[in-house]
Amino acid sequence: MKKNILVIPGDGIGPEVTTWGKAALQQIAKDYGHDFSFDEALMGHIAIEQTGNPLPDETLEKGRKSDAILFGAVGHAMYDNDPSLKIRPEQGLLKIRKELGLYANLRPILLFDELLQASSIKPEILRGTDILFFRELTGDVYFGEKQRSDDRNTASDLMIYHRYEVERIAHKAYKAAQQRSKKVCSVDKANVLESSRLWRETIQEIAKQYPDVKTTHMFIDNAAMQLIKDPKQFDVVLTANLFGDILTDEASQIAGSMGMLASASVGDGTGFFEPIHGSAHDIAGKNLANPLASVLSAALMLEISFGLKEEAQTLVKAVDKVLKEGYRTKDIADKQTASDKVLGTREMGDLVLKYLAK
Ligand code: GGG
Repeated sequence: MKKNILVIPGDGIGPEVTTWGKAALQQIAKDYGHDFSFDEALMGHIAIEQTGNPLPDETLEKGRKSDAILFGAVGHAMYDNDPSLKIRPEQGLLKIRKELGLYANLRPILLFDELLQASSIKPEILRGTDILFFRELTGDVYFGEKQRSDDRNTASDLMIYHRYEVERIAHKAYKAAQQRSKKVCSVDKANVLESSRLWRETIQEIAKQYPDVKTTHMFIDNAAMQLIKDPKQFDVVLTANLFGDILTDEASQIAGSMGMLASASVGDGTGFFEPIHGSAHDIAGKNLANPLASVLSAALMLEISFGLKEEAQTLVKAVDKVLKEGYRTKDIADKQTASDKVLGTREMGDLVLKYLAK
């Protein structure tokens, strides 16, 4: 199979981790006889530094022409420390999602048995958890109108949803649920928010088209609590942009670390694959980042964009094998387990490739 893949490493630990997502794809191409070619483009703080624009036109053009995009992360401490800065790295990420019509962000909470002990949640609560989050990605407060009063003392972000935006992601979530355990839990705040009432109303309508799927509705505050108390109750979770962002960071603690969760953003065109973690500038360049979420993002690309299920599984199995043998990056090391072999980013990436090579 011949595919053009655009790599957007971004900022902070982005370049370190995407190196290994890309290397995994190269190894798969070699082992299975595929022809994957790679191009690279700028986004985020690095793009602002070099071009003044967090999403240069060239990146967008390359993105549109590619068959899939492997992305790292965007962000930089200087913007967090100075909220008045007008041009920000995250604008690049939001714009590419909008421009490429990437409205559905799939975030599987893939649990590797070996990491159960490392979690701060009891293993018996976690064991058997398998959740697929659908986070809406191109609406909500992220894209609603933003305002600041002249005296700078009042600010607002409009939380806005259109029915079609809820419908299109709902169809994706229900179709996925039909292939899984036929359950969708829609998460909103319909007791308070009008946009959530539209959300719930729309889901109730769409649900009628999928009578084989059981639909439940949960308020976001309750969902946040239930996720830790009894994560096994969930299968497909469907929610809005902001709620999904927060809930999946919480869910990363079920999987052991933010460094373990991959995501796929899909919609109208080119698929976009990235770890859910951000740029983590505090550990950037220190060989401390966990490359496994990027490797697992590459696996999602193989399966979702290219339909290469066997190749995707080969990647997941290589990650599983590395973990089974006790290798860990710092974020997933169990402080109580002396047998953990703690590795840096490069060593972990190398090991995955070694276990991958036929
Ligand atoms: N790889 C994910 C990433 O870079 N996240 C940084 C970020 O600012 N994301 C905005 C969002 O998805 O809510």
